Parts: sequence; C-alpha cells; structure tokens
Amino acid sequence: LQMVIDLRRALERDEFCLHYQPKVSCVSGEIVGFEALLRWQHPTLGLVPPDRFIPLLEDTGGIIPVGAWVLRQACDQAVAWHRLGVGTPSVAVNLSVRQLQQSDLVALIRDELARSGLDPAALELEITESMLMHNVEDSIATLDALKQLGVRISVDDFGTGYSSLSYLKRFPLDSVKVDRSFVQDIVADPGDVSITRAVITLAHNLKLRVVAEGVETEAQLALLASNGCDEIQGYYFSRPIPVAETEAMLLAGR
Ligand code: G
Ligand code: G
Ligand code: NA
Ligand code: MN
Repeated sequence: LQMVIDLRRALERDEFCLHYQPKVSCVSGEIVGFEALLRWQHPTLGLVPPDRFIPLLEDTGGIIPVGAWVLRQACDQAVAWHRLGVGTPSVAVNLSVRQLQQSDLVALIRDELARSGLDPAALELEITESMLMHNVEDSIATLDALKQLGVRISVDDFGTGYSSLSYLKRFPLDSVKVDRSFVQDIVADPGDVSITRAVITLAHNLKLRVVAEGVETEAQLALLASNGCDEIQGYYFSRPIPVAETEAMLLAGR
C-alpha cells in the first residue's frame, strides 16, 4: 500500500501538522484550552483526514514516533499561548492504545514537560473509554504514574463504550467528554437529554468536569449549559483551526 510507504516518510518530510479546536467554558464563555488534532498534508493527495491514516499509524507502530512528535508540538504550542499573556489555555493531546502500552510513555511525557517548561497542569491527555477498558489494571497503573506528573486526564468519547461511571472511579481522572453522538440529537430526543443529564450529575459527584463534544448549535449549548455541563467543544464555537488562527482568536478574546 503506497500510503503506508508515504506515511513512513511523512514525519521526516515534515508533512504533519496540528490543528487545534477550542474548548470553551459554559460559565464564562472563555477559551479554556485547545485539543490538538493531527493532520497529514500529503504531497499529491492533499490533506488526508485522520480517520484514513491514524488507524494505519496504529497498525504499523508509526503512532509511537508520530505521537511523540504531536506531544512535543503541543507542549511547545501551549507554552507559546501562555507567552501571549492572555490566560493559560491548556492543550489536550489524544493518546492511542499503542502509546498507552508504550513502556516509556511516562518518561517521555515527563521529559517533554521538562524540556518545554510547560506547567504540567496545562497538559491534558485524552484517552478513549474503550482504551481504558482494554486492560484495566495496566491502564490504572499507567494513569496513576501520569497523574503523579501533574497532568490532567480526560476520558474521550464517553458513553460509547461499556463502562459505567462508577467503574471509572478506579481511574485517576479529571474530566469526561460526552460523545458527540449524544449531543447530536439532544434538542429533539428527550432520551439523550436524560442520558446527558445523568452523566453530568454522576460525573460531578465523582468530582469530574464534563465536556460536551460536537456542539453545533446554540440550542444544544443552551441545553447543555442549563444542565450543568462545564465546557463545550464543537463547530458552534469553532472548527479545528491552524496555529496562527488560535493565536489570533486568543488575542481577540474570543
Ligand atoms: O478532527 P478529527 O477528524 O481530527 O479527528 C479524527 C480522529 O482522529 C479523532 O478520533 C481523534 O481522536 C483522532 N486523532 C486526531 N489527532 C490525533 C493524535 O494526535 N493522536 C491520536 N492517537 N489520535 C488523534
Ligand atoms: O474522537 P475525538 O473526540 O478526538 O474526535 C474529534 C473529532 O470530532 C474530530 O474529527 C473533529 O474534527 C470532530 N468534531 C469536532 N467538533 C465537531 C462538531 O461540532 N461536529 C462534528 N460533526 N464533528 C466535530
Ligand atoms: Na479527542
Ligand atoms: Mn471524542
């Protein structure tokens, strides 16, 4: 597969970049952080969407060096945001299951924090619910070690797996991201409102913040905010955008 060959060279050819999507406080309306999302600018195919190449990176093990690159870029970018003097937005990095199993993951993250000088509390690691459940005891051990670095940990795509929130109590978590499949129909579907409200209540009882993903309309935002959701992410506020636009957005105070 030509794409696998191209993907192997993409890192050294500097073809990856990160786009960033803001997370916004439901209370203040301010940007509290950005999620880093990997993009591949292929020399002839153009911008390849992540769902076409991230599974390939995971299968080939390429996600280990690329994931390290993402982490480095994201830490440096968060330091750059802080230097703008407009608050302290956090940066969220997605981890793949391979990275979570990587024996030197904790050392890698510790080293990147030290190298970049980023406040560990400004780095958030997003781990999907299904990844956590893949190997529970190992996940707990790794997350405990990561947590000791002072970083924050978020459960991504929450609600799509089989775990219950009470089960999640075993992991040292800071927030849950309600999957966008629940947010999508929240205005029309009372069932999805009930689920989301229950998730928010339980998460708060466990001292976890709640982020809703995929918010596209004002009506969705209003419903989430009135039910106590802490933060939102989605096209309603902004699509994932290139670095230069994040800086302009922060400087504009929006
Ligand atoms: O914007 P979007 O199409 O970028 O992202 C698609 C999927 O790719 C999401 O599920 C997201 O979690 C995943 N993804 C994006 N960037 C990264 C990354 O840097 N590492 C990993 N492991 N997954 C990523
Ligand atoms: O799995 P993860 O939560 O990391 O996925 C993030 C993905 O969701 C990215 O592909 C991103 O582009 C996409 N996304 C972000 N906001 C919205 C939104 O409001 N609507 C839709 N449909 N997708 C979104
Ligand atoms: Na994510
Ligand atoms: Mn998600």
